[in-house]
Amino acid sequence: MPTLMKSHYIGELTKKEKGKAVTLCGWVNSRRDHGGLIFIDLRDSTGIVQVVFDKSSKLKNQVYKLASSLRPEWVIQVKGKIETRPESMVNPKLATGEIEVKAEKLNILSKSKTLPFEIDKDGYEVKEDLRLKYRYLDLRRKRMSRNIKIRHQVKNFTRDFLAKKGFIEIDTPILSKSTPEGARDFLVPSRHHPEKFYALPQSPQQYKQLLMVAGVEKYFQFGHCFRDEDLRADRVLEFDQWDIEMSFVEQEDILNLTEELVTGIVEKVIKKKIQEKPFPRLTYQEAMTKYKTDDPDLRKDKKNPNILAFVWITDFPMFEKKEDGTLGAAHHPFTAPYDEDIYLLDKPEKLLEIRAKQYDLVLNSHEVFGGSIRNHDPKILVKVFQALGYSKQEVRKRFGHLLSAFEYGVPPHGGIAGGFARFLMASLGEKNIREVIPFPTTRKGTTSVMDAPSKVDPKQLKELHIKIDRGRK
Ligand code: AMO
Repeated sequence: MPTLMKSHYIGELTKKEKGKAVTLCGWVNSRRDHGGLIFIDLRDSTGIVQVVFDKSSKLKNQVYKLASSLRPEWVIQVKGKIETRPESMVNPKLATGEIEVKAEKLNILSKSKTLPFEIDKDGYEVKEDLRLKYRYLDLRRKRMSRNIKIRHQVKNFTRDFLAKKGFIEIDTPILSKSTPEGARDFLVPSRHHPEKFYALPQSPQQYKQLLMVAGVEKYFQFGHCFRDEDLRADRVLEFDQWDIEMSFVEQEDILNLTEELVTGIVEKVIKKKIQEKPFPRLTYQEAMTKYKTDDPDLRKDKKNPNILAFVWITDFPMFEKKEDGTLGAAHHPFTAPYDEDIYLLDKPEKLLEIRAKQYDLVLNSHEVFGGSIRNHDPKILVKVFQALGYSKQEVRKRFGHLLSAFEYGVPPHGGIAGGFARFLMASLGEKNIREVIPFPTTRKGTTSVMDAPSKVDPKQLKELHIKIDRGRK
């Protein structure tokens, strides 16, 4: 679709436009001066095309002079005619390689300083901190702009797929109360309620369960999650999840739905092959015995980047020992224990033997999805919280809202969430999760481009009733 400044996007140009007058806008990707002939590779969000300024043609001298002043990354508007290139000059590497634009007019829209790094390579050779400081330039490189487009295509595919199956997309709040997913919370102080804090959601877990009580039955969203945890190559502080929840389901329903969605994304959008379909399954015990990990890498040939090996891991233990020796939920406390293991909740020494209706999807050694059938019985839920060391009062204070909701006709329900960026990283063969996030936090947890966290005005702190303790260690 044209705009008032451009008649075509470069990606729309083909031999069919031969002889047509076009107005294009974009960035100077490169300039070659052959004395009397200046070649500009013009780039926009859809592609690259060659533009020729020919001194010997009717081109005004002043336009030619302006063209010789052009430098990489300047933003220009060019008017000209589409011509087909002679056979010997066709560039098979370019989608528009059979044509070129014979320039007639040139308008410089803005100039550019020399970039802090080259953007015509894949970028792995540049220091990550520098790339993130100038992320808006880093995103101009082909690999990164492709990664961003694939994100969009995967989201579109998901929306279409789930909407056709009757799911509705619902946003849940970001200013919220702590939901235990095993990480530390990010807290937001309240100006209106001194000494009180919101927590940013570690996941939309409790809201999606409340939506089941609300009668939604099939929910999804791209949930925004915040977890203050130690960073790794496949972990960030802020990330998106495919978040799904359904009522009146059993484990098999969720696994089948997820498998169909993931297969569609891999085969239709990412265009790679899946090593084994249906996805193989292992119980947690089998995975630990055979591979000594619950994230096994089942690829037969680890060198082949176009084959993806998925595996479901099921039957996790309900509880696990944390580093400090206390008991934690292996997934989260809302997970249902196996019916035949529920009686063990009353036997403190047997808690680690309880199996949970929990499942993870692993891709080439990365846990990409995780979910469970939920415990919708308030009495058993309280027992789980107590096993985790919460007193009765704490349970009421922290989770009273959910327990109350479950007293008003709660359907049996279950769901799953997938790490959007982690999945893209693993399926595109990127080594670092930041390669598929437009503006990720850095390895040190600071934001790209805008230097956060940063100090704030003392006036803001006062409004929030906060005093900084400078005596900290
Ligand atoms: P879980 O905590 O397993 O489950 O998270 C689901 C998926 O999210 C991804 N993920 C992350 N990605 C990037 N950076 C992180 N720090 C990070 N942490 C997790 C992983 C993981 O598989 N509420 C439950 C889901 C449910 O039970 O429905 C949950 O959030 O790919």
